[in-house]
Amino acid sequence: MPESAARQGLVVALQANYGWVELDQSGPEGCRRLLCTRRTRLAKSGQIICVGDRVRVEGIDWIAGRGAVAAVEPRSVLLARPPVANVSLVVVVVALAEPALDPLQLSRFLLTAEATGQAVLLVLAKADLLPEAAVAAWLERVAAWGYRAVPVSTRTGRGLDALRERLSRPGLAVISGPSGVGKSSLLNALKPDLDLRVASVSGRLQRGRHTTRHVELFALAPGALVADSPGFNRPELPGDPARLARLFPEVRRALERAECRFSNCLHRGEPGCAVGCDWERHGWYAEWVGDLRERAARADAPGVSQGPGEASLRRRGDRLEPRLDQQWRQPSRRSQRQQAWREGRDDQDGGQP
Ligand SMILES: Nc1nc2c(ncn2[C@@H]2O[C@H](COP(=O)(O)OP(=O)(O)OP(=O)(O)O)[C@@H](O)[C@H]2O)c(=O)[nH]1
Ligand SMILES: [Mg+2]
Ligand SMILES: [Zn+2]
Repeated sequence: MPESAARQGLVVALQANYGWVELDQSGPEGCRRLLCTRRTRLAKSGQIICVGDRVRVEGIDWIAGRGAVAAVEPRSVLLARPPVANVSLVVVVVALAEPALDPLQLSRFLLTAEATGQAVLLVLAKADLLPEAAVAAWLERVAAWGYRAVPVSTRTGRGLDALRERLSRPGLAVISGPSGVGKSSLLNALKPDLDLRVASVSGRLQRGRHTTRHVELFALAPGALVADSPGFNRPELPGDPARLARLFPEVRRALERAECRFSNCLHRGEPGCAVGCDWERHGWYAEWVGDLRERAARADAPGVSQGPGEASLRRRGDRLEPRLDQQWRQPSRRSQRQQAWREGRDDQDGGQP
């Protein structure tokens, strides 16, 4: 097998035991994308690989377009779910209708996004399904939470230019939200040649059908990557009660203006609290912070901060890694060939690169 030196690249998709890595520089014959396993050494160390990770690929077979991930560069940021590394923008997408917008669910998505410490953009999709007054009421409501949301519709084209402009800036954006809200439809509208699979919502509650199955990165403009992701319905709350408050823009805004009397104030009506209780989401915040404190008190190691999204992350040494259903392993050559063949077919069927 003709092999060559190691190359650096970016993990753009993961499927069960394999990942697609886009190399920084093309190899012979312009080969840019490699189907990669991961080195046994890496697998044994328990190192998880996420879409968005920068990796070193070794053992490249340019003819077969294969390689093996040998090392993962330290990641700057990690979104817990969907697991995506090195994100610079989290785009939370919810539908204004079909499925109906649930403000509690939306808040959970926003908290997960805020826990990355990166920019958060809220998109209200399917704006064509509600009367304008109802759309305006939602915009006003989330504005009070601290979000200038973008109403969009793939049917009327509303908001698409604004969204395209924002997503064409350099960086890595991830689209996250419940199933069936129109995440993949939005990306198709922004870039029709993506041709991502979409499916209608179903049932009385007009729920999504979990059409998108894997996280995958696409380039909307040079240097501007965006990840589509599988929808899910109930994001876990970030785990640390002491850090929960600052994931609410309302709290951050209040604390910019004044300080609470006690530095460990939990903003639940304590004397001298600068945040106060006079904001719409305060009731949810107070309930969640109570839940998290109870959970922390029950935990084996009290005081050990578990960081954001504890249920979907696990701690390895001093780093957090997402729990994934399936991890990469190094299969036999025969099953590798079979799998590669299947992957190739899946790609054609799914119409995705
Ligand atoms: N009325 C209306 N329907 C839309 C709009 N955008 C998407 N849809 C419909 O919503 C349904 C779900 O769209 P998808 O793009 O598959 O949703 P998704 O968020 O990617 O769902 P998952 O992949 O399951 O997470 C499809 O039937 C789309 O045609 C919109 O702007 N208006
Ligand atoms: Mg989808
Ligand atoms: Zn306070």
